[in-house]
Amino acid sequence: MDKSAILDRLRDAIVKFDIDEVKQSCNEALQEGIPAYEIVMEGMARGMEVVGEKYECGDFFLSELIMGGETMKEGMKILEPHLEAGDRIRRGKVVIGTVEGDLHDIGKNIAATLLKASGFDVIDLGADVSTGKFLQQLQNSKAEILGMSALLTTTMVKMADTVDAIIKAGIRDRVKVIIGGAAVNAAYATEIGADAAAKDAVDGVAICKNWLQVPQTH
Ligand code: B1M
Repeated sequence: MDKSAILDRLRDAIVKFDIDEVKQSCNEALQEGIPAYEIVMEGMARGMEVVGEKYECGDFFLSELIMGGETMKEGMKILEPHLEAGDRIRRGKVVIGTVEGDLHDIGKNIAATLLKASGFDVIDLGADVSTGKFLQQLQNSKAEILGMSALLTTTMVKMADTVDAIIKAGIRDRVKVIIGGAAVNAAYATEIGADAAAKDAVDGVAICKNWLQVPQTH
């Protein structure tokens, strides 16, 4: 079976909440040599997009959103070890979390996994993280990067609160801020004074790598 057919099958399996099919397609895609991050982005994440669209137009309800999330998590269990087998250069520390009031953690988890795989020390605070908790971790850990995720238009404003808090705490000049999640974009990053918005997890890792470049060793 060719690459796009496997990834399409995986997308459809997410939309059908067919966990067995998701596991089988993930394993098959790995056997075919498709990189794990591509299986996530081009297979499962596309399935979640369809689930979201169906919810929006009333074909799916909250229970289906939950089932979509759970189905994707089963696939991630298979793919995560392959995502984590990245390079071993130590690049720096990232504090990451989903903002207060927001429970969506699938995309944030993918970003955290890819960052780890790229050599970052990742302090993952989970979901529903308050501004105070972000600030405390940044102060304690001396992390160079803060990554915040928001999927809801009602919670993205918390990102602005957190940027303001790190300015007030006097640590803004040593912390780069990157935001991600379906609710945000580059214009919003500019508006709230963040340094960048990631289009997806791969883009996010590229931006962070660019900020904390390490000399190449041969
Ligand atoms: Co919710 N939900 N949800 N949901 N949900 C959305 C976001 C929604 C767009 C669906 C829709 O209406 N079409 C909509 C938001 C509308 C809006 O605000 N404009 C919505 C809603 C309304 C809600 C509830 C309010 C529903 C309700 O209760 N009535 C509720 C809110 C709960 C809460 O958070 N307080 C709710 C609940 C849920 C579930 C719990 C059922 C479940 C989440 C399960 C979980 O995460 N553990 C869920 C799901 C699954 C979705 C959809 C279907 C899928 C989200 C997802 O996982 N996508 C979503 C529709 C959609 O987005 N298409 C939807 C896949 C994931 C890989 O993508 O998260 O964008 P994403 O992450 C990407 C990038 O954005 C980026 O990298 C990732 C990988 O490429 N990225 C980063 C993300 N964070 C980053 C951080 C970085 C870097 C990159 O830092 C370095």
